[in-house]
Amino acid sequence: MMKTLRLFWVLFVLLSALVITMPVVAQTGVVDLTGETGSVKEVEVHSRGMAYTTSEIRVNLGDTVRVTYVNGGGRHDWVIDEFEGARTAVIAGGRSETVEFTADQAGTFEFYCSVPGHRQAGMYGAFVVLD
Ligand SMILES: [Cu+2]
Repeated sequence: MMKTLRLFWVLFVLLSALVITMPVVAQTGVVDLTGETGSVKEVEVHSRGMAYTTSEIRVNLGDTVRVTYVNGGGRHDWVIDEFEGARTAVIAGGRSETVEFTADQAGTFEFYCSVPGHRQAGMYGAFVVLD
């Protein structure tokens, strides 16, 4: 009995260490993709409560942008009005959806949640396209 408990304890400690050392998947704060050379600029945007953990995304004019929105809880979406295809469905917590679009105009735009009241509550961020 004690041996089994000790084994569980050792496994627990090992698994905890593994989780702690795993790389952070969510890209938080300002995500600057302008220096990346790949043909598709990828970003994973998470939300926690009524806020996205990414505050700003920067890309270059003409970039193909692939955004995966990971919903941390509640019913939300991820939308930019000015770009064709930059809109996920409203998804439930724990779900994710990927959209791809072309950043075909320069400027500063806003990504936001289109569920009524959420944008006003702070669920938005900046999408910057540099020329
Ligand atoms: Cu929302």
